[in-house]
Amino acid sequence: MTEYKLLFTGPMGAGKTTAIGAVSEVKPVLTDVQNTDQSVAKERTTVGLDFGLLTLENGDRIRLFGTPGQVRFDFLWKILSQNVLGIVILIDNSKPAPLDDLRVYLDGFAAQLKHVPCVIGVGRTDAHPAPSLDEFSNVLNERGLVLPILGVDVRLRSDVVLLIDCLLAQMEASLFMENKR
Ligand SMILES: Nc1nc2c(ncn2[C@@H]2O[C@H](COP(=O)(O)OP(=O)(O)O)[C@@H](O)[C@H]2O)c(=O)[nH]1
Ligand SMILES: [Mg+2]
Repeated sequence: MTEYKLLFTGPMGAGKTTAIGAVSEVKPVLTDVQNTDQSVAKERTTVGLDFGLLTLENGDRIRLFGTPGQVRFDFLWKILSQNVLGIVILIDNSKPAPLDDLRVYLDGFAAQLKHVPCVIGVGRTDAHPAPSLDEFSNVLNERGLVLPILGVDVRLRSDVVLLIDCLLAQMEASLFMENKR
């Protein structure tokens, strides 16, 4: 049995807590408190971290961690990134500047992205089709990154599983490349 540690990150309200809750087989450990940030219409917010657990069909276990969204907690991002095998960046397309939001997390996790698989999940694309996934792709190009970008609704378990599958596929591909060397 292998254990993987995956990290969900992204701005406040993007759906990290929802995503982990959608797939976790244990009641997610949440550290949400009353939100006092007036700029975001959200009753509760995560100050510490979310934690969930998921067992795959082959018995492998995935430990899921969610980072606090606010940039003022970015010291926690480094701590949570230790030994992480994959990163999901969630973006809310209904926010004023979703492309800049992506830039914040690509820069915040730049060191990890050099060697850790990553996937971008963009939420609320149905009601907010702009910016397009191509525009997100251009942001990756600016940084010389090639990563999967998916339109997702993290309230749906199947969409969250798809994000995780993308990471597992990248991990398997990089192991395959290492074995060939
Ligand atoms: N309408 C709609 N709501 C969504 C979608 N994705 C997430 N949400 C909602 O957005 C909120 C996200 O909150 P939360 O998971 O606490 O975000 P966090 O701050 O990243 O942990 C929840 O109320 C979700 O139900 C979506 O695609 N469409
Ligand atoms: Mg949260």
